Amino acid sequence: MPPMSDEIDPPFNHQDPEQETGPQTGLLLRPRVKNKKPQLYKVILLNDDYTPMEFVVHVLERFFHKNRQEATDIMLHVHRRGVGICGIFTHEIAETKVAQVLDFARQNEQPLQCMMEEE
Ligand code: TYC
Repeated sequence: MPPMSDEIDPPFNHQDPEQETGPQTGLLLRPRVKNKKPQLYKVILLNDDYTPMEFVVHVLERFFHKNRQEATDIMLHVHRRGVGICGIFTHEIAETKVAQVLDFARQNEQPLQCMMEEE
């Protein structure tokens, strides 16, 4: 038996009429199932000397759904160490989060920087 791999089709299930025919079109086509793991991206906040701590905590609550304690811990980590991870997402979601943070920072005239990085 070859080891299970993302590249190999899952076992064909003859008992599942959806798998036998796909949507009920009458065509006997074996479906090609998409099962590759997506590349993930860390969304990272960068420290600066000007953005208020409370603003960073608010960003983490608003865009990364952190509670007050989690948001405070991440903010303090970034403040002390220079960078910190807000979350890990697929490419499209990470891109959206970065854009949301940068837009919100600009709208509020804060220099807060945010970027994404391959996991
Ligand atoms: N260093 C900032 C201050 O002392 C706080 C801060 C934390 C700024 C995290 C940005 O990503 C950041 N007000």
